[in-house]
Amino acid sequence: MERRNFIKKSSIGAFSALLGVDIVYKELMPKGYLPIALQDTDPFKLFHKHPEMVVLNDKPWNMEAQAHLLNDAVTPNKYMFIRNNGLIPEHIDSTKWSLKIDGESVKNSKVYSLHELKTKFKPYTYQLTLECGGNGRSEFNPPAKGNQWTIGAVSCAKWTGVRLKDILDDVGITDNAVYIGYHGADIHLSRNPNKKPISRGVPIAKAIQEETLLAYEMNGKDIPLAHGFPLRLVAGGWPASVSGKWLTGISVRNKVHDGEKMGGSSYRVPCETVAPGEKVADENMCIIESMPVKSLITYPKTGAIIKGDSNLTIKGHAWAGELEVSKLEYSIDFGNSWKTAQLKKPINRLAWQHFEARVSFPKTGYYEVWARATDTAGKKQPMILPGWNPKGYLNNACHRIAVKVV
Ligand SMILES: Nc1nc2c(c(=O)[nH]1)N[C@H]1C(S)=C(S)[C@@H](COP(=O)(O)O)O[C@H]1N2
Ligand SMILES: [Mo]
Repeated sequence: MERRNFIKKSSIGAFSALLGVDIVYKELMPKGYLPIALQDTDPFKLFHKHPEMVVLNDKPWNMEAQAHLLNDAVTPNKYMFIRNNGLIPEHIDSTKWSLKIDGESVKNSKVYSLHELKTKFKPYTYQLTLECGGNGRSEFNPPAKGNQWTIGAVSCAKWTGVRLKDILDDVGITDNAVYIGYHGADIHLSRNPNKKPISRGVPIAKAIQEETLLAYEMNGKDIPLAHGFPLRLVAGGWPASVSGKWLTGISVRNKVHDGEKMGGSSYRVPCETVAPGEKVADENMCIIESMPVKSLITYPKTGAIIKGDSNLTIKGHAWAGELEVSKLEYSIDFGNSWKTAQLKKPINRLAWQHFEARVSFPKTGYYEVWARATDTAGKKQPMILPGWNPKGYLNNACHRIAVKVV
């Protein structure tokens, strides 16, 4: 009952936005009336909008893709995972939206309207890989609390906007700037206006990279509400938690940003490896920066049955945080031997890379196809779960699919 009341008061706007439709006569709904769709815990399933997406939590909304849904070179909106720490902001008026740049390390704080950002600065478009730091968390043991992401909390959409560096140049930052922190318009789960769901950031060096954008378009259109409409920070290759949605402000800091979810075990891992389950003191935890090398087989879907022909073309993507992927190998004999797949260059820095390979199976039977990427620094994906950490971040173990040749 408590939950229903909560839904009733809070999320009609957010709900219709997620659903992609307006509740037409919402103003005429009797006071306290609970629409049927809001009684359903999974409106995506109710209307079969994206029945293939997997909802991990509806308060806040968190949903992930499955590997085979991510086969497109550019991730379409409908297959993009959603990770919210709080509630989606309501009543957004993009014509009144503004962005404030402030902090200890700006000479004078400055406010830009969205219109100014769109018209006064040169736009840039990049395809950028965004992977949640907790992607793969479901495999950790002892288990880590939080959304039990499997492999689908990664996307590579096309983002358009202004470069953060151009805005920081325009504002003027001082020599003591070390970090930027973002502020978003989303609402804390408690609805306490003094609490923020999340406010993270990146060091200045990352903030002023060519590809770090204040984006107002995703895949050529306004950013969907769930992904940060009308303005979002996008810093590809780092845990997607640094890419602040519903962006209202950037603070240029003279120290490491100390916003919500910058400390403790949030988006931090033990600086040195620890035994599974070990307690780690705060001062021995380090902020996650570039994401590790990883890959995903997106074709075929695991469980494929191959008839007659014993050849199969596998497809997928590989990415490596700030680095490029230099090699993609696959194995059909449980990692005993590896063959090299064809791997494309990224369309731009920080975009994932496509791979393809023609696989031949020697005879009928059950097989697993494993994929393993290597980055330009020579680091390979581990075949099994890498270092345990309290929150279950950075699982870049090899992706595997099951195939039956009949
Ligand atoms: N304002 C705001 N920005 C946010 C979040 C959030 O809850 N609020 N979640 C972060 C996290 S943890 C991730 S993984 C990405 C998810 O982006 P997406 O939902 O567009 O896929 O957004 C990041 N930016
Ligand atoms: Mo995340």
